[in-house]
Amino acid sequence: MAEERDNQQGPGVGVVTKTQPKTRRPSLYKVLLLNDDYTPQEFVVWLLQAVFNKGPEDAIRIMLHVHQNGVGVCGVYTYEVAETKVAQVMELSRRNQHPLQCTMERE
Ligand code: TYC
Repeated sequence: MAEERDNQQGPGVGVVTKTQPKTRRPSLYKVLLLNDDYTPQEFVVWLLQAVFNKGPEDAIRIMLHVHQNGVGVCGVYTYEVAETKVAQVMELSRRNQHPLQCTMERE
């Protein structure tokens, strides 16, 4: 963080400014899938491929992780991308009448 002191107000008077770096890395958010007893495994595997661009093996691995541990990370994204993925999962689940839940959490 750069500090600059200007000295145009006479002796003993100064303004300290902190200059932000020009680019700031955006905060990242984990998209989490929650387990339930009713959503079919095949639907979760399909969804992980359709929404999160996972390959079939990764999709199966993530689904089984959620099935066994109750929760799992589907991906890490900037805020708006994560928000969109969560909305897509919730809408697809609703349309297919599955209780599948999805949330996001700052990393
Ligand atoms: N537990 C579900 C079943 O046995 C499968 C499942 C996995 C559901 C992951 C949700 O996020 C989930 N049919």
